[in-house]
Amino acid sequence: MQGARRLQSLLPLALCVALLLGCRGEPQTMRVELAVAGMTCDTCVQAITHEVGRLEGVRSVEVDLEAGKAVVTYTQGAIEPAAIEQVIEKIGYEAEPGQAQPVEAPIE
Ligand SMILES: [Cu+2]
Repeated sequence: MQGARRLQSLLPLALCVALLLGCRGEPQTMRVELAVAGMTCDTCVQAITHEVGRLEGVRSVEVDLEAGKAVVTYTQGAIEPAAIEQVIEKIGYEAEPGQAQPVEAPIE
């Protein structure tokens, strides 16, 4: 049962690491609203939703054609609003990110 004893001696170390990670906190979900210009129809909405939605770190995308905006939630540290803006501009629209805000309850 040497294997089990070794595992037991590693347990305090594992706990320390877990606590350390806990101190740094869960990755925060952020919400940013981008003003988007140039959208004319549902295809535009779908294109932006698709392109932004497949970015690593993006959790949700809601594009509002009439309001000319996109609301994006993302994992802090995994992506920046500037990268979201770039992708929207790459496919032919103007985008201007507002202030990012932390989302209180994580969206699962
Ligand atoms: Cu369109």
